[in-house]
Amino acid sequence: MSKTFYVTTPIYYVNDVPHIGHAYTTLAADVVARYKKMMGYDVFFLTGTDEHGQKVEKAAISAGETPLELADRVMKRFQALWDKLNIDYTDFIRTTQERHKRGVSHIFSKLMESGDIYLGEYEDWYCTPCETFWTETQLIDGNCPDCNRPVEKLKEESYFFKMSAYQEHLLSYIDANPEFIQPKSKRNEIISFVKEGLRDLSVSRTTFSWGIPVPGDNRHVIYVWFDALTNYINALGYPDEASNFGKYWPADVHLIGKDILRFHTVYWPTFLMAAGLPLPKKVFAHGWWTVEGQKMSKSLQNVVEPNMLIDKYGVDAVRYFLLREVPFGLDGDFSHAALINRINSDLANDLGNLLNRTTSMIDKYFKGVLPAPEEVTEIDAAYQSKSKNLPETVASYIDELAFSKALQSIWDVVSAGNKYIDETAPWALAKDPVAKGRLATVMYSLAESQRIVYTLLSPFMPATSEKALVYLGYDRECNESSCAWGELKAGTVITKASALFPRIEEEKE
Ligand code: ME8
Repeated sequence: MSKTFYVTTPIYYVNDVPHIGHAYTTLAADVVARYKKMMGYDVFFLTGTDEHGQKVEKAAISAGETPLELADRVMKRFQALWDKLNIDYTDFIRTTQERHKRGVSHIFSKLMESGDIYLGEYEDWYCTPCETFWTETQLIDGNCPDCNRPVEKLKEESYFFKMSAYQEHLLSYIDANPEFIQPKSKRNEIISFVKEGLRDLSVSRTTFSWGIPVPGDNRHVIYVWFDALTNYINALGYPDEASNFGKYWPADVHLIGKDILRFHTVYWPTFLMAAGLPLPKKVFAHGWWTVEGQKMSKSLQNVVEPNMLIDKYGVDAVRYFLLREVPFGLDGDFSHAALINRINSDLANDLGNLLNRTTSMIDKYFKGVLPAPEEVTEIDAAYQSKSKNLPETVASYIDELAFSKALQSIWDVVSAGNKYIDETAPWALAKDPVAKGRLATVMYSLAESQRIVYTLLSPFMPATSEKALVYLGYDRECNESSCAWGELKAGTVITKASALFPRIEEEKE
């Protein structure tokens, strides 16, 4: 049986249009999915849209549409952006699809039958934008502690999930699985939260109707987070064990933003425990993007639109920047200056230049045919061994979801390549007939090192890597064996590369 890997993104609300924050999570998932695929895993990569709830209903009313019309329109914008960002997802789930509704109803009924969901009455403060109830003491100056907006007092009959019953079980699971909640600082935050005590959770609403009805009680719709979280199993075919659900669940990693960590590490695991289902292996919460130092918001009109960035700078430059600029897990700030700086220095100067220098020298000195390496001196051996070690380094960083470190380690080898050219001075070797063997070794080492570099870069920058690998005469799909030194054979035709990333003139921007 092949090894499987299941990675998910949050399903995004359709009351907002996609921005770089959404693109960030989806891109991270795409890189992991592509990398694991390359390494021979049978990968399932899920994304989608969250289409129920009061927030979506309200947005639809103010747009003069039905909620489904709104969802149809906005989900297409998400899909179009994912195409443009070169996101290779396996499946896209919409919570209005039958397969999802069927799964939600099934698990809800199951928990009603086991007594984990019961009918009660609720009176508390509700924040509509966050779709969350708060107790009096949790409010800050009478407002929502998360978003600071006004809350309203709601009293309603409600179904409750016995979350309190799972407090100890959850704590011992977190304790026994140090990898479950990442990064570590977030893990500690959740442990303290759970230790303060879990209350039963209201999992139905009667004040609006845009949602999935509670089985056997049409007056209630199921709470949007109960509905949304189960997308991760419904997309696989839950409750049918013979479907992808049996094959891919539990998820290897749920990638999310830090804003929704509690839902994924307290609510979701306790729902699963009650249903007797295995828990996801890892939930990783990344940080928050601000823009030029400010919170991104519609009212500040500073929302960074990924379509515009891609049109202006190219898809791979944007992909590279988002994952290189900020360590995954920390907050980051987006600025055009930082993006242009990365393009000019990392992509045009370091990466692109090295390929241009190498391919034009092979063109000039060996008529575009890759020579076999000959004598290997200390300097060649050092550069080669750096390149040979790279696949393992990248593998361990990607396993930690340390994307910026993975890219940094790739750039260490790129910089070593540029330095290697400066130190071996091929133009001088070319003038000396007895140095032909040395020159062959230098050219071979440069080409082969970059072939490994672009193989490892292909999950991050698929289009650029494909182009570069064609210049290097490696026109095939990469797999695990592509990472081995010596794959590129002498006699391969190498093509002089044109600039992969033209420099951007900052003044004009
Ligand atoms: O919360 N920086 O959907 P959502 C980084 N439907 N990431 C950001 C970001 C920013 N400024 N803004 C948004 C929901 N994100 C629920 C999820 S899952 C079962 C249900 C990303 O549309 C980040 O991944 O509000 C965050 O978690 C997600 O968008 C929230 O998307």
